[in-house]
Amino acid sequence: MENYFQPEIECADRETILDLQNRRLVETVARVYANVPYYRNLMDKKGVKPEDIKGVDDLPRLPFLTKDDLRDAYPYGMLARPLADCVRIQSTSGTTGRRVVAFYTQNDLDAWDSCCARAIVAAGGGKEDVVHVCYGYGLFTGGPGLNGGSHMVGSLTLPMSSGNTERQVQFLCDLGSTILCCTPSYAAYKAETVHEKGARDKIKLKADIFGAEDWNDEMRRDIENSLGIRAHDIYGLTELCGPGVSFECSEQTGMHINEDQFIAEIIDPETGEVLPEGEVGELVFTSINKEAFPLIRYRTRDLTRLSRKPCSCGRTHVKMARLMGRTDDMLIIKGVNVFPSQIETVLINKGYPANYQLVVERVRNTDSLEVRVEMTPEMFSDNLGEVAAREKELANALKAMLGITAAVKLVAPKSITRSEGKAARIIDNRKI
Ligand code: DLL
Repeated sequence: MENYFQPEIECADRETILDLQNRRLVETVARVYANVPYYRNLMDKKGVKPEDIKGVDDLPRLPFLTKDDLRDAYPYGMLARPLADCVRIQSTSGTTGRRVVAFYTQNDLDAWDSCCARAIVAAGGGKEDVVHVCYGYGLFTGGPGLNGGSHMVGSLTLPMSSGNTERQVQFLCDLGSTILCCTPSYAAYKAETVHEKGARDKIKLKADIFGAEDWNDEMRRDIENSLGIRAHDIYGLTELCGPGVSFECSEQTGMHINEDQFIAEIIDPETGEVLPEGEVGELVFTSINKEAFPLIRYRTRDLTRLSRKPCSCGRTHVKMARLMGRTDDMLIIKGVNVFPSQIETVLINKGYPANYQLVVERVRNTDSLEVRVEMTPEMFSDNLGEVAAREKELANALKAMLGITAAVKLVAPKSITRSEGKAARIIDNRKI
C-alpha cells in the first residue's frame, strides 16, 4: 500500500494545486519586488509590474534568473528577508569567493524538511526505519536535507556522511539500516564492499534514495539486485533548497515535483520560449513558498521533460523525467559539481597556459579526474623530480578550488590536440 507524508497536498486535485500556486506566486512576486532591489531592476527592465502577475499563466512575462545573477548578487543581494530572520546558509561548490549561497528562515527549513520527508515516505520509510544518510554534510545540501526529512518522518537518523566505507558497511549491518541515502555511484561502490565482506545476508536495507548525479536504469537494476532494495531518484539543487525539489515514488517512472513549493516550466534553452508538456528542454523553477531566498524563473541548465500522465501511486504533482543532460559544461564528479572554468582559473593563476584536458573515469564505481596540462616552454624540463613537484603543487591548488582530488599530469608544450569546441577538453569515459 502506498504511504504519503502529506496526502492532502501530495494527492490534491489539480484545481486545488493551481489555486495554491496562483496565490503563492502573486504573493511571492509582490514581496520580491518590494524587498529585493535586484529583482525590481530585472522586472523594471522587462517592463513588468507585480500587479501584471495574476497567476501561473502570467509567468512567461517575468524575467529569467541565472546562476550569474546569483553570483552578481553574492552574498546578500537576493535576500528577501532581513538577515536576522535567517537561520541557515547552504552553498554550492564553486569558484572561491563567488559561490552561490542560499539562505533559509526556520519556515524555509521546515518546508525543505517536509519535501525530503515526502521522498522518504514515498520510498517506503516510516517511524520504524533506520535512515542511513551518507550524502555529505556541511555546506552541501544532501546530508542536511535528508537528515531533516528523516527527523520529520520520525525515523531513526544515522548522519553518516560520506567516506569510510568499511565503517559504513559495519553500521549497515550492526544498526540494521533500512533506507540508504547517497549518490548512486557511492551505493554501487558500497554494494561491492558489502559483497566482498560477505555481509549481504546481514543487511536489512529495503530502499535507496539516490540523487545529486546522473545515473541510469542499468545502474538501478544492478544496485537493486545486488542489495535487494528498490532505488528511488531524488532531485534538487542548492539554489532552490537542495534534495527534495522532486522525488520518485513506487512507480519509478520519474520524479514528482513538489508543486505546492515550486512551479516548473520547460523552455527552449536557445530562445527562452516555453515548451508544451512532453517536450525536452531546460527546466526552470519558480519557488513560491520561500521566505529568505525566493527564486523566480530560475534557469537550472538541466534538461528534462514533464508529464502530467496520472501516476499509479496516487500523487497528482507533475513528474519530471530523469535528467537528460545539461545546457552547460558542468560535470558532476564524485557527486561534486565541477566547471571547467574553475580549473582554468587555477591554471591561469599558476601561470599555465589554458591548454588542458579533463579525463573522467569511473573504475569500480568510483569517479576519478585527471587533469592534463601543457607546460609552457619555460617550464618544460626533463628533470622528473621538478615536474613531479609542479604536479603536486597544481593538484593541491585544484583540490582547494574544486573540493575533490584530481591527478595532475603535466605534458609537453603543444602536445594537446587543438580543437575549436570546448567538448574536446572533456573526455568523459563514464558510461552513464
Ligand atoms: O546535488 C542537491 C542534491 C543532493 C540532490 C542530494 C539530490 C540528492 P547541487 O550540488 O547544487 O545540489 O547540484 C545540483 O546536480 O542541477 C543536477 O544537474 C544535478 N542533480 C541533482 N539531482 C540529480 C539527479 C544537489 N537525481 C545539480 N539526477 C542539478 C541527476 C542530478 N542529476
